[in-house]
Amino acid sequence: LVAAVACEELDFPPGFQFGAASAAYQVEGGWNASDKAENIWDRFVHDKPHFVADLANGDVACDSYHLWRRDIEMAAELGLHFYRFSIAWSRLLPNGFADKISEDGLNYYNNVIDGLLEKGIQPMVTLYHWDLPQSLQDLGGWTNPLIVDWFGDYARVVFSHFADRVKIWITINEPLSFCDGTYSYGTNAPGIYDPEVGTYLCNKNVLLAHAKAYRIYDKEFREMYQGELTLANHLMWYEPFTPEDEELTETARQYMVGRYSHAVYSKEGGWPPAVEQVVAELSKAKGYSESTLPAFTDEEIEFIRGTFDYYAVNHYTSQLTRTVDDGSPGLNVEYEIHPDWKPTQSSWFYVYPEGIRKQILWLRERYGDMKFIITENGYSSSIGLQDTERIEYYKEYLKQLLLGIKEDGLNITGYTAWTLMDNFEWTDGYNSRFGLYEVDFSSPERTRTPKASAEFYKNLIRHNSLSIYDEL
Ligand code: PNW
Repeated sequence: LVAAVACEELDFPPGFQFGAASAAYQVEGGWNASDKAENIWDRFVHDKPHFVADLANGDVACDSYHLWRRDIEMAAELGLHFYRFSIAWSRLLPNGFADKISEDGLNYYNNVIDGLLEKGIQPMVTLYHWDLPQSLQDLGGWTNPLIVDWFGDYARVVFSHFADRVKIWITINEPLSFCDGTYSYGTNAPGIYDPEVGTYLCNKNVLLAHAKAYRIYDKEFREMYQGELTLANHLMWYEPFTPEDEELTETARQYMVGRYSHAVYSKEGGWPPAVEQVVAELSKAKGYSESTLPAFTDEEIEFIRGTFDYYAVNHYTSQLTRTVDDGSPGLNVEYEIHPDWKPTQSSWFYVYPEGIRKQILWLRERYGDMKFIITENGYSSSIGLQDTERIEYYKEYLKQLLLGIKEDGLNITGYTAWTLMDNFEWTDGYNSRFGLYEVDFSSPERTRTPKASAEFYKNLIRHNSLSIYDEL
């Protein structure tokens, strides 16, 4: 009896959905196939190859542009309930604008969607996973407020062609990664370093563009198709180094998470007050005439507020936050790693399973009870099929989610493993591998082979439970 109770505790709720994810530039290849136009990652890896480990690029990547049948077969082998992938804007709309729709682009995504559905796998589609058409970048990209309309037009094309079969959507993936990555650090395509102004222009336009797509869906498609939309945030959990660091840790959370959540999910909308204050202080100290965080009008606040049907959680890791009280303006914190947290193959990534549960509890406390879907979580290793550390990672993080569901009553309805197969890990090239399947990047066939973690994930899904692993 004791064993039976223990088992049940490790069961996921009935109907819990398991999936795996990928993103267009990381897997598709076919960078100039047919009429596909250049995007900012194509341009970045070709013009600034030294930004990427081993001068690698995604020209071919996993060649999913040609090997999509095999991808679907793998999704079916795992027994996935859904597969998350993204649409390459420049493959569908070669001009970036809606004036010309690529036939081959349409065919490609129709094939993937129909192929998945034939196997009973739901497509979950991301509209934007960092691969802006270069033509739009040339016009200022995410810093040009007109992108709100360009993105809206693109979204409408996507919805009109695919929303009859796709019911779950992510508008934009991880603004933190690409706005801050591009403008605050200069390491993400297109690599424009402009931390004081560029980052915040990108932030504001991303939030408005997301809302635009959501409003278009609401007005023109929702009644017919009944889908669900939101944006996906990258959520690094911040834990105070000592209790005295709690106050600034909360400001750090607002800066890293609230900056992309408050406008959409909070009751008041707009920027988090703590972020407004930090950026205003900094701007003043630097001699700007006003805050470089562009203000929202009341209309804009209303336009963005509430544009979600669930919260999409991309979570991998955590950091400790320590106050550096040097009296300078801005957010005076240092980020550190707890000595007990194990490193991974990615420099930014240490293992702290409790972080995922704490992060979601924080979100519920700030923004209210809502449905959460884990849209990315996974482990970074080097090459190898016996990936026991990845299995360990999945077990530990999934156990924390179960605790969140059972003890805290969190409404978590789905989980997405990042990633289906090893792929182009942005500036880490092919060195950091997150896949359930290994990909042989030296063979023209890009042969895919299941790792031990694929077997683990398959059994987990089949039993809807972690109880099959007695060592837990
Ligand atoms: C996410 N960090 O990126 C992306 O959505 C994926 O495309 C990517 O492959 C995956 O996670 C693994 O990296 C991240 O520095 C990029 O904390 C950077 C960070 C986290 C996630």
